[in-house]
Amino acid sequence: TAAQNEITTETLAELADRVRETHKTLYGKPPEFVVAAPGRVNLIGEHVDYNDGFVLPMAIERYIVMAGSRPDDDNEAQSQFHSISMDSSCRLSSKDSPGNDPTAPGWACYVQGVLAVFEQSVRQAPALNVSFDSTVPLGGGLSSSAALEVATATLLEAATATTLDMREKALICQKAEHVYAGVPCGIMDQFSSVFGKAGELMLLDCRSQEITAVPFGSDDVVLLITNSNVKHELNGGEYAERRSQCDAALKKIGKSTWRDVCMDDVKAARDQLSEPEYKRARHVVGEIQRTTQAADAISAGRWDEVGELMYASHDSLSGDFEVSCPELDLLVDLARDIDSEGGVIGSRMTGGGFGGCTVTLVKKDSAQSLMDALMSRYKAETSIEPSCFTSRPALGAHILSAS
Ligand code: GAF
Repeated sequence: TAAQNEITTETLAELADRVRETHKTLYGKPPEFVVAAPGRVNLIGEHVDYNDGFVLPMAIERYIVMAGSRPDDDNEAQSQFHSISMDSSCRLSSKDSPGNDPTAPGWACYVQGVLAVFEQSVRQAPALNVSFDSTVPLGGGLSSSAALEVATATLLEAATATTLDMREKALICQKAEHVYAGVPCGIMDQFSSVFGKAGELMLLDCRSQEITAVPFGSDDVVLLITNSNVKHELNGGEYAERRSQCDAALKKIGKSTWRDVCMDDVKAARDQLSEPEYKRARHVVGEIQRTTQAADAISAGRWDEVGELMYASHDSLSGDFEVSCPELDLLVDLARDIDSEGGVIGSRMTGGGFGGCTVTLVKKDSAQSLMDALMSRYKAETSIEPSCFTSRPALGAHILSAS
């Protein structure tokens, strides 16, 4: 289950071994291709990837591993996908229309979308028997869907002996999510899962799609991910609504990109903007600025400043962008409160919002005591069991050995 996933200590190597073994049992022969794609956490720069902004994510040490083999029957036209932890299967072909089969498992649209977009824009893929499993918490705002898309694209690369341009690969996955899952997401999640590098945050300019590495390997600072265990779902309409409010605000402000908008422009346009549009605009302009500032501050080791920017980002997402929820606010408030006792650098919600996770930076020596305090106080106030883990920046999608 998702809850078991969150507290797992299973490493990528162990997960891959388990998937290889299960594949053999399921399909009667060992896999020919095995690939991995990670989830991500975003340190700062939220809801600005679809607004030409900057984001500062990293891939996390939580992966989806996918294994594939060709069916014995050469005439088989459909691929079979099986989720090990959810014990659900689906037969798919790139010819299926989006959302065609209402009985298909919830994850099928991501896989099928990538299959279809890959075949439209790259080449025909052979029919495959596929099994997969994951240590990325599901629906936790850590990009379990992007990890599934990127794993599928990587498996198709392996099975067709193709090496895609990394940008093209991320964009294929983003398109699959737009068309087949109906979520008009930005590029952050797919770029993080494709481009992740050990020891580095990536400052991604979502306008030019350029990445600047921001080393984050300090032994003194630990990144903590706390799952509120309140479910996060992006296709509920709120995400698309935020996107169109931003587009409408930009138009009324009279600029073609948010990168040319400053806070004075937002204030000057206040009378033309509805109250929600005004608040969304204030968030976007402030958040783009905070993100580049945070990247500079991390590079210079100015941790107090990084912490202030994280709290300001959270307050803006909660008050102006209205994508937080009481449980995420509580986790950040608890971190802020514990902060006074020392050790906590900063904390904020991460990802799309409406549930999911917070990201907290903490001095290494205080990490364990913070985790304990955060978890017990959250549980006491909400009766929900949270889960907490640390991650270093991890390597993006890659092909593993088949045996
Ligand atoms: C989700 C989306 F998929 C991303 O593109 C991004 O907009 C994020 O929400 C918010 O920053 O993860």
